[in-house]
Parts: sequence; structure tokens; C-alpha cells
Amino acid sequence: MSKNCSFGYQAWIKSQPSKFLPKVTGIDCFALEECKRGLSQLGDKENDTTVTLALSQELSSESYTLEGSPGNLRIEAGCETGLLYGVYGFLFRLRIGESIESISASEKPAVSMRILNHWDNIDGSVERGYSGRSLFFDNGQIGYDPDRLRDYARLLSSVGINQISINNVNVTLESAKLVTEEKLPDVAKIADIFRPFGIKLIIAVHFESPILLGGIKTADPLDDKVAKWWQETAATVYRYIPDLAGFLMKADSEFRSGPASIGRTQAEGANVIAKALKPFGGTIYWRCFVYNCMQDWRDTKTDRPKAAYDYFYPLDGQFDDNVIVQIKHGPMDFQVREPNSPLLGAMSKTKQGLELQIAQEYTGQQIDLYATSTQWEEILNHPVTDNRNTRDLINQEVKAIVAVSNTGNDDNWTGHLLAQANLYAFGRLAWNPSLTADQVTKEWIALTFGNEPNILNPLLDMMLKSRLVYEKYNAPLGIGWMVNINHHYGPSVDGYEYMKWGTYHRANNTAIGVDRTQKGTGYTMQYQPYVQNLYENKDTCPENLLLFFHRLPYDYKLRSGRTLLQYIYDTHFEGVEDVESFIKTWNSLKEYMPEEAYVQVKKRLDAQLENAKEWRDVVNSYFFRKTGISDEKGRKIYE
Ligand code: GCV
Repeated sequence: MSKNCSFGYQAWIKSQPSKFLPKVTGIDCFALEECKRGLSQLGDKENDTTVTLALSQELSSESYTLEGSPGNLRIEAGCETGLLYGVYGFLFRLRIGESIESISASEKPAVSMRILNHWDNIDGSVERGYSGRSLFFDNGQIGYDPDRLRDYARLLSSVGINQISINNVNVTLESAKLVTEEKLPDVAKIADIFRPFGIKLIIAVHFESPILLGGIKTADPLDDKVAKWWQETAATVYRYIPDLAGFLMKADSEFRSGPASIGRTQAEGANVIAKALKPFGGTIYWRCFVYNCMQDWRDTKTDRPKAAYDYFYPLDGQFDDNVIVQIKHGPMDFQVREPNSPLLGAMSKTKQGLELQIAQEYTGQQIDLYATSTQWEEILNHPVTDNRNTRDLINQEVKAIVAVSNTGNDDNWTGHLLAQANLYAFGRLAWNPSLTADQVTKEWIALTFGNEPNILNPLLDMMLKSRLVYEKYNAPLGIGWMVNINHHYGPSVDGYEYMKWGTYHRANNTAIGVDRTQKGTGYTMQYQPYVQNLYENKDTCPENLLLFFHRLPYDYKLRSGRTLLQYIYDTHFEGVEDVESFIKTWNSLKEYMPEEAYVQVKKRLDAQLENAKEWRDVVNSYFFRKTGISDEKGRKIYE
């Protein structure tokens, strides 16, 4: 049985059991059961209401309407999954205190593919997972708690997520086998759990599977035997899971093989699988995270952020129509601040997926508070041309919104209780990218803790500030990467500096940053002219990205009049003070919070404070040692 504790398995759809038996009528389907279930657990409010569920041919698939009147609520949708979304939408509105008769809504998802990628390994570990172990795998095999998985499916469906990949994109021999007859019966059982919730499975596959599993000598996408192997594999997989959404591929990336390693293009690599999936309606999600991870740090010509565009842009028009090229939002790798990838929106004849990361790999690992929604709002607002931003690409060039999941088998799913808000926000923003971070965070707080202003206002304020606070004590002004190598938590200013990963700040005793302008690495030239001009020029470049695009002396004057160096000192001191004020805010909420929630978050905030101090001292000392210049305000910097 699922745990019913208030902050446990039910998360924002947590229940308060009651004896109230609602009248729910209409089409007999899973959504109707979910509606009864949800209402019966909602408390004793509105107990003389009749809820009616009906399909409507006028509504497109997945969209729904809610129409309340005294004693009645009508949910209409274009398909059964739409009804389910309508049910959750209705329950959410009730939960945050709307009265049935005032409910009136018409909802339609902005994009049809709203996807969560799990980086779960067959041994049960989760790559970049900070919330316990895998929900799908255990000890070398498929292993899960079916009740828990059903709760998970409900949680994801309640925010409109409709596809999930279950295994890590770093596919091993063991996880490559998920497409074989040996494993498919068990994978199909997972698909069965998610199906009623409108969620389809994706399987991450290995580029060399034709060799590893098929015994063929090559994985060359232009080899007939390889094409045949993928076709037969697709046919087998679809026999077990007829509604599989497709396959996901990480190729030519971080020591993984791919078409480039045998002289083929990314399009040739993707298309052979696309053709195999096509008869079954499947999609190949082909990641664009392709770069040289063996760079010599002495080489200042190669510039990692240029790689994805260099590989993929020339191939526009060559990908089959069931290929989605999945592009990380930034050209580096999920740093606290990056410009958007110039590849997003650049290819007019290629279907694209926008890849975000909910898992806080570089952003505090669910120890530090970090509301990802504020960053995503910014990503969606990022310009593509003078009159189009990234949000405008959605359902145009961008056909899928994808995120790396932050969940695991911890009781609260996400390690940090407040990180649940990030999973919630992803679903809501993928459904409706016009929502703001403020709106989705408010919704989550209201659903989770109630909407009493005493709780809502301070908590909202703290969560919305959290990303900027994290940024203050981290790597400054978009430079990124000053982090402990491999595990990515805590400061190490030169951690990546002399490594092969292409992630350099190149600080010396007078200057820091990489010149990515036309005169430098030329990266800015990958953007459309409007964005190119914005970043090319120091005076128009957003200040928080200055060191991503420009190499500047420490005495460079920022718009505030402060020097670059003083800015670094100031923000690192402020970051610690801000975390101290988060702790004060959280303490002030103690009386309104369930003990369990208070204690859990308090522990994380205390750990965050230690982390912020460590960052402050390491970063400030580093620059003091480089420059010999003290803090203008005379604060303590270790020598
Ligand atoms: C799944 C980064 C992470 C890796 C991850 C990779 C990717 O490099 O550190 O853990 O691998 O991104 O997105 O493929």
C-alpha cells in the first residue's frame, strides 16, 4: 500500500481521507475512477456535488474544459487522457480553495510531447540522482514497487507529463538488453502501469546494439544488416509494447560511440533507427550533446559551446520526420547560467526537443535550494531573433519539451522537499510555457502547504530568489564550472581548468573569461544577427553572462560602477547572508509547518549554509591570491 503521509508518496496530490462519497457520473473510464478516488480523499467539502465526465468531439486530444454550476461540475475532453487531465485540474482547483460553481477552465497543452528522462541504471543507482535509488531498477534487474510506481504515474500525469524514458542515456550492455525478448516482458509491465495515466515509455538504446546484441560486426547505419537489425528489434519491442513512444540515443558523446566515430553523420545515425520505428509510429530522440571531451586545455581554438551547432546545423533537412533532435538548453551543460544554445530554432526543417534538467546536478544537488522554474522562465524568454523568443518555437520547430528527472525512491521523491516544486513546475511549464515561475511556484506551495498568506508569501519569496542566491556564491557572471570534478558539488575553481572537458575560465592575475566574440572563438556568430549583436558587444551583453562571452580585466567597471573583482567579492559575501536569511524565514514558518517538513528542509538549509561559506571562501581567496587586491569593504578573505 502506498504511504499516505502528508509529505510522502502523494506529494502535491496528497490526500486527507474522508468518508465523503461523491457522485461521479458519465463515461466509465479510468479518469472517472481517479476522480472518485481524488474526491473521496479531499475532505468533506462540496459533498452534494455531481461531477460528470464526457467526451467531446469538439475538443482536440488531451485538451479539456471544466464548467462548474451550483451542485454540478462538468468535465469534457477530447480523449480519455484529456478527461484524466481534466480530473486533476478540477481536483487541484478544489484543493486550493476554488468553489465548484466558480470553476470554469479551458486547457490545451502547448506541445504534444512532454517528456521526463530518467538516468536510472540497472544496478538501481541513478546518474546525477540525489533522491535515493531508482524507481524502476534494482540490483541488476527491473525491480520496483508497483504501488509506488502507480503513485509516481499519478504524480506525473497530474502535471501533464506524457512520456518517460526509464533507463540512463549512458546505456550499458545490461540496459541495452531492455529491447530484447529476455527483458521486454518486464518492461511491458512497467508500460502497463503507466498506460492508464496517459504516459508512454521510451527506451534509451545503445548505438552499438547491433554489435552487442545482434552479433553483427558493425553498427554502421548505412550497412543493410544493421538496418535490418534495428527493424527486427523495433518489431519485437512493439509486439510487447504497442504504444511505445520510441527510443532515445546518446551517441558520439562522452566516450560513447556514434556515427561520427565511423565516418557517418548524425542524420545517418538517427535515420536508420527512425525508419525502423516508423511503421509503429515511434520516434527516435537523438541527443545533440556531442562535443570533443578530449580537448587539450592548451588549445584555445576549440570551443566546446560551438560543438552542437557545428555538428547538427549543416544537417538541417536531412533528418527523417520521426526524428527529434534533443538539444540541451545551454551550449555547455546545465550550468547555473548559460545563454541558450544557438541550435534552438536555427534549423527550420528539423524537429527539435528542448532538454532541461530538473536534477540539480550543478545547481546544488537537492541539498541547496534552487527553484529551477525561474531559470526555465528565462530560457523560454531568451531571444532567437529580434521578434521571436524560445517560447515562440514551441509547437513550431520545438516539438518536445524534455527534462532530466530529479526523482528517486526517497520518501518525498526529490530528496529536498522543496525540490518537488521543480518536478511540478516542469510539468506545468511543458503544458503551458506561458506560465510564470511565480505562478507555478505559488500553485505548488498552495497544493502542498495550503495558501495561507503567512506561509505562501515568505516561502514564495524565498523560492523565487533561490536561484539567484545560489548563483551569487558560485562561479560568477556566466563563467561556470568552478566545481569539484566528477561529483559536481562544492567549489574547486581550477577543478576543470587543466582537464580535457573544454570548460575553461582561463583566469590569470589580470583577467578572466573566454572571448567568444567574432575576434575570439567566433561562437557568437552561431546566433541569429540580433542575438549575435547582443552578445558580441560588452555593453549590450547581459551582465550576468559577461564572462561567458568576454575576457575582461578584474578592474573592468560594471554598470553599477563596481569593478569586476569587487562584484565577485560582494556577491560571494551576499550569497552566504542570503542563505542565512532563508534559514530565518524557514524558522519563522515553523509554527505553520508539519514537523516532518520543517525538520527536513531545515537540515538541508543548514547544509546549504556550509556550502555557501565554502564557496565564498574558496572563490574569494582564489581571486585575492591571483590579484593581491583586498575587498574594498575590508571583509575577511583568507590568504
Ligand atoms: C548522462 C553531463 C553529466 C553526465 C550526463 C551527461 C549527459 O556530462 O555530468 O552525467 O550523462 O551530461 O547529459 O549525457
